[in-house]
Amino acid sequence: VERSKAALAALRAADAPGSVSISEPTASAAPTVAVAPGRVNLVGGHTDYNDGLCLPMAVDRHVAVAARPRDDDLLRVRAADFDETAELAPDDDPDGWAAYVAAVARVLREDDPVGGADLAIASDVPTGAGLSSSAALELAVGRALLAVSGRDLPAADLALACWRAEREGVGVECGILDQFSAALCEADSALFLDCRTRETESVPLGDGVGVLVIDTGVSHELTESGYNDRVRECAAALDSLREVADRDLDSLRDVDLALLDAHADALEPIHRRRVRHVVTENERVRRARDALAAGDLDRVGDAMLAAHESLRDDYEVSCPELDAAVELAAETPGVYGARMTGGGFGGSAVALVDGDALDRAAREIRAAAPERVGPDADVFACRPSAGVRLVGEE
Ligand code: GAF
Repeated sequence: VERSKAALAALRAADAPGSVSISEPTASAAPTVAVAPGRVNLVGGHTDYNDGLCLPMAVDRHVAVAARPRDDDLLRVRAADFDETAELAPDDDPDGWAAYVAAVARVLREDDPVGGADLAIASDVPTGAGLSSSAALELAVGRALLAVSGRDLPAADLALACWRAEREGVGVECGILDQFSAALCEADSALFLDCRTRETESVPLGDGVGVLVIDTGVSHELTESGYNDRVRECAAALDSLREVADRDLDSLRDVDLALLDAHADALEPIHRRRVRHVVTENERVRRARDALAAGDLDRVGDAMLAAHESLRDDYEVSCPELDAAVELAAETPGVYGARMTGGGFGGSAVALVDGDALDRAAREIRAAAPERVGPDADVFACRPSAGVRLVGEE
């Protein structure tokens, strides 16, 4: 626990969150420590499970997992923030936070052995805030377990293993956004992610750009929310479109506005709205990627604001607190744009801010948030961080 907390403290204090080391403990068997970041998604909400495009950024909030091998096949896991310990045999199927640990170990064991380990988890990624604390936990546990088992996997393969763990082990029908963000984001950059080809491209954020998280304090839980309903609505809308358009469509990625408009009247209104969001959101991701690469932050901000409207009106995954957070950010001087981030139904909004105005914007939003957004709202700046890694590893 001390070691994973030391890693978090070092990351918080570092100038460049990509590279930290912590001093060696005096005990001979120093535990290995893996860290993985949370994320915000600048544009590209609910596109990932439709084979679409996203533009996330890892944040400098992490889950740290310290690991030491054991002689048996047990995982003895201490979750410092919950003050709980779980002891997991290979076939155990626990609930709560331990479900993520057990599911990752189970998927990794399918290829090659994963040895028993003592694990200590500490985190400064807020939970239930839409910042993907669960994917950060999965990736950090996965990287730590591989390390103590003398194994390694390319980051994208580890991300896919963790994605399967979340779907099969925890029951969220999520896409790959969160696990790929926690695995493949690079420091100082956003990540353009094509969920169909799984190709990625780092897009530097540029100097002088700030990012603010406005956590509404309304907790969201993907397993309990309407998330899986949206996944099913998209699948049903795709089936209807295939039928009415008599076209062989693999996913909503194959739909454009011309095709949607030509058959809109034949679709149920709810399906029309869901498809319109996905199609226009993919376009906004392309626009935002190009604008970010060109340093045109006004255009990135416009894409974020339009994305929020689409998620609110067509996709119906926002909530009054998220709408208020985006509205508050948008009227604050220095803010280019803002939108809800993550699955929705609570959680956080993300705002892109002129770096020179960041401190003032944060102060103003923080001062107004309790009344405008909610009593438990929290506002903090974050920097683009690197994906999962072992501490001390460059
Ligand atoms: C959640 C899911 F886990 C992601 O896969 C993604 O769909 C996101 O919501 C919405 O873009 O974080």
